[in-house]
Amino acid sequence: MKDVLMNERHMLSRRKMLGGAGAISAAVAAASVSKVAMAALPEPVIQTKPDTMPPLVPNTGRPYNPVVTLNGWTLPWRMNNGVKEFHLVAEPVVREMSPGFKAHLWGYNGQSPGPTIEVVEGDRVRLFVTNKLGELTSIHWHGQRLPNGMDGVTGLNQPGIPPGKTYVYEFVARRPGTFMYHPHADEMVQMAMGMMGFWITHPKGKHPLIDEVDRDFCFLLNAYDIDPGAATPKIMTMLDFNLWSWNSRIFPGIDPLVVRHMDKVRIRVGNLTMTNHPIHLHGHEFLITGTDGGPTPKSTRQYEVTADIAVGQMRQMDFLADEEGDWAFHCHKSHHTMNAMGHDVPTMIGVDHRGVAKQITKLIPDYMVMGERGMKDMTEMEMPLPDNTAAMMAGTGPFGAVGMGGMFSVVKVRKDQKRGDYSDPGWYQHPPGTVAYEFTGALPDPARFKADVSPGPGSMPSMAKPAQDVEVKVRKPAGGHSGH
Ligand SMILES: [Cu+2]
Repeated sequence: MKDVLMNERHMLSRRKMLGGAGAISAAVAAASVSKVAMAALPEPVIQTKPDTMPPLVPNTGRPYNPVVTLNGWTLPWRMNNGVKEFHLVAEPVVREMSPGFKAHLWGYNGQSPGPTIEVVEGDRVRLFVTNKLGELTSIHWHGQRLPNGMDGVTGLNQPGIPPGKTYVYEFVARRPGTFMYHPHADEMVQMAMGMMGFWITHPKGKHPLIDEVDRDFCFLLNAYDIDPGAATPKIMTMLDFNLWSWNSRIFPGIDPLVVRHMDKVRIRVGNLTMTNHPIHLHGHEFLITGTDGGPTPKSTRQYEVTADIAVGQMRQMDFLADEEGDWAFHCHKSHHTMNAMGHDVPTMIGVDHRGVAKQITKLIPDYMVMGERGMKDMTEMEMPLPDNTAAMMAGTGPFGAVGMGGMFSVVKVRKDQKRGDYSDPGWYQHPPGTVAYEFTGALPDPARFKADVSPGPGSMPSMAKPAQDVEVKVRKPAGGHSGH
């Protein structure tokens, strides 16, 4: 392709030099020829904004109910003789992870994660993958049934796609379900840099195990280690990440999941981090109706409020949004609802350091200490963060600082939300008398159990009691809290 264009340009410039009216018509002819040649490859669509885009209603092919990708978008396709053609471009991107905090990542078509691919069971799909990175890449279509040579493992199923080259993958989307795509070439680096995307194969027609829903959301769990003030992830980090994200966004940068009261809602989540994430929904119970293995048999379904999503797994949660309100939806690992600098600080609960900490942290941000009454103080503390650093815990709700970061968002259930309207309705207006309130009466003295002089309970009596009772006083050493 490049050679053809080069030759044309060369010919055009030669004709220009020769001059004459004939040169112009020849140039027009050459241009239209090159357009026909270009038509072999669908125009790549690039997204520059990290906003949640409205669902992409299909205008060709079998109809389906499209998904909404949280802080993401669906890639448009071109129909070519009954084949759905997509063009993915692997490239360096700048991703705004939260307002004012931009990360230099790798992704597809302008964003990390890449765009969601949506097709219908039985569709023949052709994917052009252009490599604009400086090293080999490939794409593995996680969870798909496909010919072995389309599975995307570099060296095993195909040669890596060299920089500047475009490879074509083609297969039939045989199985409906929730899938993802990611490189299988230098994957430790490429996934740590943000290369991944969602894939949804909708069922053709009614499916006995796949209910139709009113709202269908999807996002990937990912994690980065970006030093305060820096913009590029440290790709050698194995467990100690400081940014826990949904679709490369961190709270308060993650959009709410807006639904209409009594909507049937589906949320699809895939995990491409290095650890598991128990994803927890408040106020409702859900059923796991699908995994990357497809729809789950009905006999295996049980109501849950937390779904633990292991590395490389996908889960599809269905629930009826029958409780109005602003319901928290988050990872239940408390360190994962924190942003950079939330880790590796000494525990100072019970130590009075008023005044001192503020002075030290002005000079050395790393010396930030946990407040003596807990860490919530820090959401209101004067913190001299380096430029381009996400606040550790942020977000202001109707009742004050939320004190969260990372993998946290809100499911907003509203009676007056219109069908198909995903715009943020603002904060929930609580009916009078339905908000926790302060008790203002007299406080009685606490009733304690009678002092007991015998040793505490245990499975066996100890051989010898310590000469003196000791209260344990330890401070967790700084440096490393791997294994979460
Ligand atoms: Cu988590």
